[in-house]
Amino acid sequence: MTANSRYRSRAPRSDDGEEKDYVGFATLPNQVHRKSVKKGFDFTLMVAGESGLGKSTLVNSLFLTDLHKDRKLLNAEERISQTVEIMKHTVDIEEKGVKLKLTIVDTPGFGDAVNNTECWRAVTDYIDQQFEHYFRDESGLNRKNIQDNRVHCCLYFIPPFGHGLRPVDIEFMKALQDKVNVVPLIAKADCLTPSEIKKLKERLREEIDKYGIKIYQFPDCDSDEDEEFKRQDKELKESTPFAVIGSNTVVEARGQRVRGRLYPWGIVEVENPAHCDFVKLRTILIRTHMHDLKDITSDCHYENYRAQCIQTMTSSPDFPSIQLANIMHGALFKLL
Ligand SMILES: Nc1nc2c(ncn2[C@@H]2O[C@H](COP(=O)(O)OP(=O)(O)OP(=O)(O)O)[C@@H](O)[C@H]2O)c(=O)[nH]1
Ligand SMILES: [Mg+2]
Repeated sequence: MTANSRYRSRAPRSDDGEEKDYVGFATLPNQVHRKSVKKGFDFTLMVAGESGLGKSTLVNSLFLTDLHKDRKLLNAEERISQTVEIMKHTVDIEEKGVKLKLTIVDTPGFGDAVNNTECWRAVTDYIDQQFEHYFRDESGLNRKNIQDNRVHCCLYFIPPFGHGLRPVDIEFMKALQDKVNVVPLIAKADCLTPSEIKKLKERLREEIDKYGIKIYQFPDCDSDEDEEFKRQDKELKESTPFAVIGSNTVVEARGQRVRGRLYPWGIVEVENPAHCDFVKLRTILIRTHMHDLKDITSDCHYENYRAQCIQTMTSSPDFPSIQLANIMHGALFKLL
């Protein structure tokens, strides 16, 4: 039996029993799919920005879980507690057999201190620490079960009250831009009318351009995608920076129980696209761009960190050659 006939004999047969001229590599995507589903996915999302803009509330609303539920909550005041240190919460979500380990990194907002100079330091240090852990694990002996805690996306909250970016917003986003995918958001969008939101979005887009802030860029849509997909993609891009509303309470609207905010004059629904861009944000984070956010983290932000580390280490005169060997081995492993 020739090698060719051996492979063909394993190929599926058509209904009439006739063997097809078929090698079988068309099943590769299915194999990758099965392996990925078995392994599960992980994603780390961080929130940052001024204190009181609704960061903790929004991440709670995003994943329909009360991330603080394990804490003993006594009264309403305590429920809306301020974040005072970087807090990491991990939730395992399963949907149709696909497992997602979601990590939320909630950071304390700036603004309370008299001096907000370098208020981003704790956040950038945290991101670097995760890169450092990954780098160490990757250069170590047990590379098979590396836990990836690198931050894949940072939602940066911009206040709705001002006329655009404040110097602190510019500096904060610039401090983050080479370490993580920054997605700017207009916080508490229920404070603004639709035309105010439109104006603020235009202004923010202009300023982001003007100050050279590198925010997460949605990849271009392939030309062979269908028209509906292209339309949705265009709409998504034109809606940035997303204007969001968060709420931890469920209210009754149009006979249904929905996440929303109840005001004396009406109800603001978090998941109503006419009220805010919450659903759009959730769509890009989970349905459409999670993989791209992870790829950029790994191929761009982490690679920059890694290159810098290796350069610093190798330029030191007493750098032991065994460590270099480890790093080279790590590089080879990455290529494979
Ligand atoms: N109007 C309005 N209020 C909101 C919104 N989201 C949250 N809030 C309220 O704003 C207050 C602060 O919310 P938090 O989620 O604790 O804000 P934070 O950004 O996490 O604040 P720090 O932990 O101090 O950084 C709470 O009273 C929330 O109920 C929103 O979208 N609109
Ligand atoms: Mg908070």
